[in-house]
Amino acid sequence: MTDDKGHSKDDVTGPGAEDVKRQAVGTEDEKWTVSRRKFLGLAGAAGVVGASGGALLGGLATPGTARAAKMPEDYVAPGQLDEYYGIWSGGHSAEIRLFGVPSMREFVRVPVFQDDFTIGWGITNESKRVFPKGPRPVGGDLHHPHMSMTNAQYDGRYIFANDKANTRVARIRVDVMRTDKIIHIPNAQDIHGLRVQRVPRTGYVFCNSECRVPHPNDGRDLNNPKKYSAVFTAIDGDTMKIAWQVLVDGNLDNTDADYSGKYAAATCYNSEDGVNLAQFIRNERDWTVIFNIPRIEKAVKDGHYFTIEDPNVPVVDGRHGSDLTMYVPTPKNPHGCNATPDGKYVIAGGKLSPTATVISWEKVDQYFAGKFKNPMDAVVAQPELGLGPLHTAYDGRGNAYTTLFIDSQVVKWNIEDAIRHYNGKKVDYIRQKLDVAYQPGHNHSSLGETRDANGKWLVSLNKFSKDRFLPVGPLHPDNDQLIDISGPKMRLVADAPVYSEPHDCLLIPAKILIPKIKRVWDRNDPFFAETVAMARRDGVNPVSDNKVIRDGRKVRVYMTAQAPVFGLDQFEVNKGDEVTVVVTNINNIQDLTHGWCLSDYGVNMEISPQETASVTFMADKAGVYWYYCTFFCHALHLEMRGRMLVKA
Ligand code: RUQ
Ligand code: CUA
Ligand code: CA
Repeated sequence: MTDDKGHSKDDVTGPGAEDVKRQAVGTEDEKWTVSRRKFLGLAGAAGVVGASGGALLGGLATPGTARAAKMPEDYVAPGQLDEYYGIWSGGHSAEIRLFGVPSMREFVRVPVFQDDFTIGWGITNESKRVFPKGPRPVGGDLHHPHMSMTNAQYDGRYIFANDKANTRVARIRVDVMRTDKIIHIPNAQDIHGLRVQRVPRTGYVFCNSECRVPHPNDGRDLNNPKKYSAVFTAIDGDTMKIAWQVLVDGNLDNTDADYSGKYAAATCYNSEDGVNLAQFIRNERDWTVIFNIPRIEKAVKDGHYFTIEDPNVPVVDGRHGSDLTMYVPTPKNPHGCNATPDGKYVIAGGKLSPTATVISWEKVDQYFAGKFKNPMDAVVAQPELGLGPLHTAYDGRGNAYTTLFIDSQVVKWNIEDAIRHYNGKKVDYIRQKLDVAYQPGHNHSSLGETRDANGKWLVSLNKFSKDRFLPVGPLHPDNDQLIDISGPKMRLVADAPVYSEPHDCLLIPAKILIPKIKRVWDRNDPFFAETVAMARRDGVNPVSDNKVIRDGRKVRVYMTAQAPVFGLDQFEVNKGDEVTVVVTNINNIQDLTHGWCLSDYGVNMEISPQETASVTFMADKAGVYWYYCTFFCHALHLEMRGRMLVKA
């Protein structure tokens, strides 16, 4: 029997224990090699057939035949693993999704801002503790998931994401793929752009408020847009506390950090300080704001700040005239904001202008050092790309890939050639335009936002799919297209329908994340530590005891779950009691998840191996209520149930 204190992988016992030990500590994983699973190209396909037996391919393909050579590049044979993880945004489903790339198969969804009945997100006490205190909105609008970095490389600790709908930012633990902290951002409305500090590490999580509001937004200034403003926020990614905010002119759309740790940038489409469409598009140029991080930190340290809604959140003034910021004129209603992996530039997509604006960090340095006065001089290129340039991805070989929303294309262009052209040289910087289907928003390349950008895959996240799939009713799926960018020409490889509306994704080599991801919970995991501490106060060992503790009108019910039985097959409470049910899955074989669903009480929760989960509800209906297991765990899974008896 394991105990809830010192459980480690080494004392895992019981059926499948050897498997758990091996998988959980990841020793096998280190031996896992991508090369073994090479399925791309002739040699790769032959390797798969050789390793898994020709029967897999129905005898049609034999090593070295032409048919094997024609295997689609997104094909990952049954039992084989993808070479990349895709971390997808779920948009208004408010979750993140894990994909495999190149297969574009969806593996799991990780609830973030929304309630989710599968795992009991928003239902269990453990998940409720993740949210800010107070009333909880039903869902959210998650646009931008980004992984923590160390020295501009993914470090596999956390994924951070914004909620545009409810002005929140979440942190997701990568090891268990579970959201562990959600905060609300004060002095802001509609957190949109979100990126992480790359160097030296994350560090800060930067996020933008898109919609300008009065400060304070308490009803005293409703229809006086002169009094509205937006803030740029830096969150400490380790503590999820807000480090500081910068008040800006205009609004803020997307953001990115540089590769030195000194600057962050954000696009603004509302330099007009407008409140309606006609006003938003009046100016030919808006701007990209550059934030000088060391200067902002110093201003905060020196006490040159004020506070608005939250007395613990320092706000510095970064409006025009401040030496903390720089406003680089950028045509027109710019949107995407993407730093190049060579650390030299940040590129803003022009959206209503056919151009992208290339800003040099070196010039930004010179501006802040007082070497020139006109922020426009930090622009080193403004290539004409096509209609509706939004976001830009990189291949690490000097090329940029910008989505053209209106043209429904991805344009590949060379950054240094665009700079030469800007300097008057007659060079063509456009390398290729590839049609995509249709209306792309973001795109993302493999490792493209890190210093290891490897120019292998590009995903174009297209908002429209029109005729690409079977009709499914008026709401069409998005179409996320996989493009091979490894050669001189981009090649479309696959269409992937996705439920509305992913905004962005990350492509991360599997070998980076596999060693970080647990297969079984650790009994000491902080996610349910508070619940375990409550059990201890009740004198209960949750991995072995099945007990009902009555504490006035509060009842705490502790039970184990081990296929195919719950430790209690019945418990009794009185109508009007507040009941807390704590279930601990004492199975320790990976994949052996149980669920605990209470009929007619709106309760379900997932309890994965070695996890403790709990739920609290009012027993407000007298009678017999069955609880049952909701994950098919055993041949007798249906029989894994019991009764709550509620006395009138
Ligand atoms: S934004 S389609 Cu919400 Cu990332 Cu550009
Ligand atoms: Cu336990 Cu199904
Ligand atoms: Ca504008």
